[in-house]
Amino acid sequence: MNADFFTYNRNQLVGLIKGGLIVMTGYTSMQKTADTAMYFEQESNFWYLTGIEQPDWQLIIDTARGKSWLVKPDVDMMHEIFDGTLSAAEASRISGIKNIITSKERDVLLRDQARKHSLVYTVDQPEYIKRANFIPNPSLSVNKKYLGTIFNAVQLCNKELTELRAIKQPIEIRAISKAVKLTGQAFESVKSKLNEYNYEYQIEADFSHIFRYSGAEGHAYDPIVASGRNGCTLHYVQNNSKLAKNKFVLLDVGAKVGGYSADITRTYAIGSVPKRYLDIHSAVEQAHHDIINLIRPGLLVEEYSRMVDSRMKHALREVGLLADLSDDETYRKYFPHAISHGLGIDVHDSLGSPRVFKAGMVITVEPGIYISGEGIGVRIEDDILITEKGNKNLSKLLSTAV
Ligand SMILES: [Mn+2]
Repeated sequence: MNADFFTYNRNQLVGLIKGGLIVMTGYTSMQKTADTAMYFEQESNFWYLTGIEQPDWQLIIDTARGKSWLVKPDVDMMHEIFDGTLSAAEASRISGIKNIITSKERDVLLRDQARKHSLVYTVDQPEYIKRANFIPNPSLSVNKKYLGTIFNAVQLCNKELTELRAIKQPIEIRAISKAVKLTGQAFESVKSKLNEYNYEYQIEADFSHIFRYSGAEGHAYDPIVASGRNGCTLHYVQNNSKLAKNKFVLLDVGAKVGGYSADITRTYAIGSVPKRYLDIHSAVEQAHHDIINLIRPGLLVEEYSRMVDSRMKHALREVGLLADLSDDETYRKYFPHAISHGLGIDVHDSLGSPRVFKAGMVITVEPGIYISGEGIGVRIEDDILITEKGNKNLSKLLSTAV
């Protein structure tokens, strides 16, 4: 991604917000343990508008004048020696923003702007993140509070950013396709030597090696390598168990390339598995195929969900797990997660609860059947671009076979 891309994105946002000032911040660095920091990942909206990958930078856009500033964080000499620093020239080159100012200059600029604009736009954590059971990066709310001390009103532009990010530009589709291609190659490599592995972590290590050796940023999310019953734990990431013979291993892995994520799942057999296993796998595989065929622009999301429920209930009935198609409780027990989510900078990229599918959206399709009592967990997941005519399965080249 280059400065033209980030500049284009800022202009698009300015086009959606009619007048006023936008002030956004990157994430701040978080503690891992003692005096070491977590591996830093930038706030996705901030990255989308600037390309800056260092903590504590800020962005100011005067939408009326079409002028932007980047605020360089105050870094003391010790931090500069230990962590390095991003120079103003480099930040300009990455973002396409010429004006780089200090935080002191920012305070003066914003007080001056507050005389012209009573309203300022920023972003905050979306509501569903606030409800989740973890502590979000504090920088967005700190910034929002700070803006509240200067401006009469602080308004959010999360919705506008989500709307922009939901429709992928050709350059973004190329980045996602690269991530998908590399992930597919890694799956093929792992599958070709499946019988040589003894532990889940050995498979994880091969994925990590292939991603980093190829120059990818790494994993887009913590990889899931789940043998046997572990496949029924949806977010199993320990990857420490011995690989059980004559059972399934479920692999949910995606590379991050050029800032964009892949998200692919396959379920493979280690040794030879009983017919029951193959029947479950085949039920998921056929549902997966049929559900992808539903996806086209203009399809109501509500209609999609209704058709998915019906298709998945029939899959469960085929393998004797659901006698009554109206029994939602049993249905949800064996298929407890969503069928699709957006994919992009974030592995769960927000689509902003759209009413209909639109060309340019990239979503996953990931049906699964999880039978804890039998130690069988099967999921198959592909990455689908919605096109003008229908859809394109970006991960189609990777076989879904066991
Ligand atoms: Mn997924």
